[in-house]
Amino acid sequence: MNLSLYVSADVIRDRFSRAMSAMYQAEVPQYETLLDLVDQVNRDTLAHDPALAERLARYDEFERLGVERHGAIRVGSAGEMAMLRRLFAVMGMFPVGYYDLSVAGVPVHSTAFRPIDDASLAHNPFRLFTSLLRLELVENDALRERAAAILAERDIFTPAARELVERFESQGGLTEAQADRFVTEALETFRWHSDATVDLDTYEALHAEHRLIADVVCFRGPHINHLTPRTLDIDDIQRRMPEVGIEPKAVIEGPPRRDCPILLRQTSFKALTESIRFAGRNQGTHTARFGEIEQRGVALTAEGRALYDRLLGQSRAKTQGLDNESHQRVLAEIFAAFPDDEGELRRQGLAFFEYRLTEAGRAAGTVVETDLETLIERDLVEARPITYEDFLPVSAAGIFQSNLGGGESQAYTGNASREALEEALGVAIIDELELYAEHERQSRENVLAALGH
Ligand code: OOG
Ligand code: NI
Repeated sequence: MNLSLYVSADVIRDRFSRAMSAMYQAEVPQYETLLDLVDQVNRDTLAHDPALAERLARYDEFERLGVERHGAIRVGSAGEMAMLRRLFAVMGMFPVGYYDLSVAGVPVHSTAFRPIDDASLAHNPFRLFTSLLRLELVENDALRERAAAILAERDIFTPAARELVERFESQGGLTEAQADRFVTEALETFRWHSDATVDLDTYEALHAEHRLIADVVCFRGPHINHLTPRTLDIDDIQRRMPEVGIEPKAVIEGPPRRDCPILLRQTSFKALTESIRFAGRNQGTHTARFGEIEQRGVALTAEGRALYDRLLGQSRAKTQGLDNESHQRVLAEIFAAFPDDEGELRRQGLAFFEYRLTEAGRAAGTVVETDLETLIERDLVEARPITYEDFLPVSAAGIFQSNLGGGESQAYTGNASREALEEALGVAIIDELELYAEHERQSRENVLAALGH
């Protein structure tokens, strides 16, 4: 088999993510404004912090910064989820992580389709947070059955997209022409439709049960509901959004600002209210699409994550109702208990690191010492924080809520079912902690092997 006949999954994902961004910029002009702001803030940050610029370049993160984004969609049935899984596989994106949003009163559970190996992440880390509606959590029988019947009628994929996925699976790749066609056809699934498939009464009945149910059920497809560029200074973005006419959500989600950023910080702007034509020619509106910004830090181990969750839990009662400035101040006080030094994070086993030989290490040949901390002290080995590539359920809940309106509802809580989502996908969900741990372990082995062990 001549592999070079086929376009690599990384290249297809890169083309797709650019096409998606272009489509969303055309559909939602505020997103374009946001991208300009992020670009400006990233350039200002790098200009003021040459050490950060140098570090990004050294860590191969420079290239990906400009193309980096995630998006989100919500689908209605197991069949749609299974087909999406196959479609994303063409682009080297696999389901990683299980997120139960029922705890936030949203009747969905989710995974993120994303690249998993280092080279692919460095090429373009595009990820899609994908939620599956859980109609089984809706208690009203008539409404649940109505929604299921409507969903059963639609096909969110074009015939050509289906055919190209099958072609990919049978021949093991796509040729240049097929890959181009694939990007165009796959994009159709994520397009906005200003006409609903149902009448206004049906929309309102579903909306009254939960806004998200109406969003998933009433349209021809799972329109992309936001795209999220990566910034190097989210506090600056939050401050500057009003200057470009964008109103940010009240507070930045996630951990506070730190010297060693951890996990993920996110903020967004409110969803737009858009005009919709319903079946029977009634006019109405629907609110779904928004913009979001994220700043990423180091991935935490299970211990680090437990500490994060505990501190976040402690902060909850104390930050309730605060504006962003006070919220961040209180968070920072509480997170003083979370070591903010790379060496400490490593020695206490709170975060994941990738080990590499330094120049001195490469020149050293065989070295007797096997203790990594000693090797780091002797400047033979360096440890780089591994970037967190995933999502945070509490933050996601905050993003959902700020865009769905209304506060928390307990109606659907306590219903995590990873098995049900895996069954819908038709494959096991990859455990994100295992990916980071494996990455760290592999780098440790490589370093020790290079030093003669
Ligand atoms: C997804 C919200 C979650 C994030 O970045 O945490 C999310 C949605 O609203 O569909 O995108
Ligand atoms: Ni998001």
